[in-house]
Amino acid sequence: MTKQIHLSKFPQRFTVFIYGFLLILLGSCSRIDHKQSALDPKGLVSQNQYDVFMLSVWITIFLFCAVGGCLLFVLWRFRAKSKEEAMEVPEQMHGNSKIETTLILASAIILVILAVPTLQGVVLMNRVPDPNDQATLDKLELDRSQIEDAITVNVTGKRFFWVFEYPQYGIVTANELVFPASKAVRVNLRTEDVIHSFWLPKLAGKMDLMPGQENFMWFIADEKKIRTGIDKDGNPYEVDIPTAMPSVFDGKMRQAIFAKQAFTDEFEAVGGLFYGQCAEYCGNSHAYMSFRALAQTDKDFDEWVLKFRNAQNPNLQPSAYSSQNNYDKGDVVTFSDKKLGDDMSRDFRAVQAVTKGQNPETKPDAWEKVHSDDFEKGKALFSSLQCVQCHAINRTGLGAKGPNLTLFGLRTSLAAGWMRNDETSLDKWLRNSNDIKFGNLMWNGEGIDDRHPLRQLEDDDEKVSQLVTYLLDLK
Ligand code: HEC
Ligand SMILES: [Cu+2]
Repeated sequence: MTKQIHLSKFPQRFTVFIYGFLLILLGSCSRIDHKQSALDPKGLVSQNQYDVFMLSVWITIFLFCAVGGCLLFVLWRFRAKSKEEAMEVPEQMHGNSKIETTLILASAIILVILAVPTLQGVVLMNRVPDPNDQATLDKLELDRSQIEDAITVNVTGKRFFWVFEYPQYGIVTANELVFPASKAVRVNLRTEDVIHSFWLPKLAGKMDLMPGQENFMWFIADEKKIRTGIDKDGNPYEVDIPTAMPSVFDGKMRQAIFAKQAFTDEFEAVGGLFYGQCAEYCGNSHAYMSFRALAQTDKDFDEWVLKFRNAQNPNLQPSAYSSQNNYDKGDVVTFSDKKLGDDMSRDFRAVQAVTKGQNPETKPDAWEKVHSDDFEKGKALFSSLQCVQCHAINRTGLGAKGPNLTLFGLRTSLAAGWMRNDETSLDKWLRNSNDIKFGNLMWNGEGIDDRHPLRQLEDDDEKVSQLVTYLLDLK
């Protein structure tokens, strides 16, 4: 009796299993235009790689059908039609040299068809075209200026974030590569620790960063594709520039991204926002070692560069007030402010021309506070809690252990592209970054243990909130 029940249940369970399995498989399917999809190229180099890939896909589909078709045909055509026939031993023969030669030739031809565009792609990927080679530029539909005015970004991979240095401008940032959409971008890849891999699927493909070796890749975005939207009926339409490529320098990009859906669901990415990822296992936080590339119009890119250059220019940092100097309207000085606390100073801006000796204490009307009290307190904490050990703000700080935080308030993401850079996530990050990004080298860095002030912020609402205000107001 029991046995029967078992037997009849078996197929039912099997069906459930199959459906469950299919459901899981379906769940792993994703949209072709997913944020990290190589099947949705938006640049010349990635388009080339996509084309080579599709060529090999079509060739394999053809081979699959041809070989599978022959097999099916033979199985059907030469099937045994009766019991007697099935007992017969068919005529034994040894190959067919004509068919074999044809097959070898056909395979060779297919390999050549694959090899030529592949090698062309390798050449394309490894070298920015020569601006004097008009024929190549024509073939790639590039303008000479797009190559001549190329920008260079030195990328350094570190566990578990990215340093982006712009040697032409003398500026350094982290985790967000801002670039002009109309220009080629040369990417020099280095690592300071283990092997990483720079993968920017929609623009550039993938390249390893190897210790002791400099690798290279380049990319150029396709502005037309960035500016093409697809409406509900699947028809393409042109998106205006402020929507397709919101400006980074004034925070519009950040607003546009934050206005979209939940962080993990940013499928409808803002056109100029591209997602990248470390694609070579480099340690426990590897999966969270992502980055972003933000395309900009030439004008917005220049504004961003200017803002960064000014912020990281040592000659433009406010100096301490001196009673020997006259100051012009707009000049900024640092001057002590007892209201903030003992030994605290803050930035004051002259609201009018100021003559010698008129300091913010003796002539308060002539000066205004540049930042809020919380900003100034946060700034002081940034030094006293030893954040400066590892982070540079308003200087390039190449070689620093942590990401450069200059103009951090303009950044869209936190912890190497892993979270949205807003008050809530930053608050969590500062309280306990290990909870958010396990194994990260802020919490677990060399010489960091429970006595380090950064590990004592968990329950310190006031300090955390002042640090958050300071960091997000850097813009
Ligand atoms: C031991 C060096 C070290 C110290 C000290 C340190 N940090 Fe960090 N910090 C890092 C590293 C490394 C990262 C990158 C973590 C990651 O994403 O893997 C980081 C990341 C960050 C980020 C996110 C940056 C980004 O680009 O997303 C912020 C914000 C930050 N730290 C703030 C602080 C503050 C505030 C302090 C002081 C309380 C501090 N850090 C102290 C090393 C340090
Ligand atoms: Cu990695």
